[in-house]
Amino acid sequence: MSGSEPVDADRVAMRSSEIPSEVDAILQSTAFVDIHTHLFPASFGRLGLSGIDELLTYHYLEAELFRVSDVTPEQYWQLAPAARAEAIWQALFVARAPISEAARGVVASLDALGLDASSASLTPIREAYAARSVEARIDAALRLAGVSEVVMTNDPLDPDEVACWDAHAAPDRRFHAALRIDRVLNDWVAHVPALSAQGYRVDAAAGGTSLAEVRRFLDAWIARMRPRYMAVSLPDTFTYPASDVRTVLLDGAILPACADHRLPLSLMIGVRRQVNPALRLAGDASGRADLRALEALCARWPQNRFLVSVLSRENQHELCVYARKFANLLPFGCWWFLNNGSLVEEITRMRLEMLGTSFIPQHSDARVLEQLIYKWRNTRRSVGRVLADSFRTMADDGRPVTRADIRADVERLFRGNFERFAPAVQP
Ligand code: FIX
Ligand code: ZN
Repeated sequence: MSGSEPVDADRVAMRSSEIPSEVDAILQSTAFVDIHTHLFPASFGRLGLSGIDELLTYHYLEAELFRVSDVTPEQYWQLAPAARAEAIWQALFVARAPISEAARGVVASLDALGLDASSASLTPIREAYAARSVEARIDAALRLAGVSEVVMTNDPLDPDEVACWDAHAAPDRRFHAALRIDRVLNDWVAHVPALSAQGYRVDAAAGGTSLAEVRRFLDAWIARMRPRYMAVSLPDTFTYPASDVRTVLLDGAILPACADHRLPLSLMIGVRRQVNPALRLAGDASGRADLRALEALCARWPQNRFLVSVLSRENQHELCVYARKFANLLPFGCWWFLNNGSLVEEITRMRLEMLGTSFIPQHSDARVLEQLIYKWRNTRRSVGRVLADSFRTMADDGRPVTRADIRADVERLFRGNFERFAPAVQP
């Protein structure tokens, strides 16, 4: 090189001491895709949750309330939503420091929105929220979270959701669909009437025309929703193949439909549903699953793609091992009870060591719009530490790190891997 060409700063080897701040800067300046949420655009009306009362009555915080308050679940459910929020605010934010992950998250979101998280009263916070339109809240939350697009959870057997699709709710290009099939796969018999009511000739044994009709049901909703993937949450007891209707439906309808439509199937495995029903949505727990089911699926359906998150900490290492065996398996997220800084760092480090950047580090699972802000602030903090340390170790071992390296890996982890594995279906 004659020395006259300009030096590309992005491709200059960095000093080890520069790496952490550069990783943070690139994480902050890169817009992420949030591949699993329970959020909705403004056109879906009351399905979209937002505001301080919804933030406080999040099932994560309800579980924490019952540990420190004399209020029993039975008494709590009798309260009006605003009173429930007040009880949680007083117990977890006023009477004690909001130090847990979920409580601190509310503080972080309020702080980012310029609201006083130290207020003893919820009134000023409620008034500030009331002044903002849903559209303005969505714009602010996505901007402050550094997220450009989210994937929803769309249940074609939820009457409220079906009503939005029937009303041709205006699409928002920032909100992608995911076709959620839990009711079909996990509670078939109970949902035969709902499928029949939509005009599908199915029966409790999934015999006769049932598989063809489930396929017609899937095709119809894929055409309507244009989902990025199909998804199901599965119990820790999930086995495959098994002599059960779930295997019949997977083999006879779900997996062929995913293959034909080139849609990944997202499997979220390890939920122990309703171990304490009195807590309602907060009553679920986690359990270690037998991931040989995943091994069988990836091996039997090599043309299908599986987007997988497992709920048990004890399943994380074997998920990485299976991902090394099957290129059609893409691990994602530190789901639910794993979405805590200590575990996000542990799991992300494990994945970087075993998979390089061929995984998706996180999703928010946000149910309330403003949760995006704290969940992604926490992810950037945790993943930033691990990513910087991994790059420094690589540099110490002899491979210099450039800004271009960091930028390419962050983009791959938080956008590119998903966009290649689950490309948007063109209309
Ligand atoms: O199945 C799911 O999508 C889970 O994420 C939810 O059921 C769960 O309640 C949740 O929101 C966890 O973060
Ligand atoms: Zn979820």
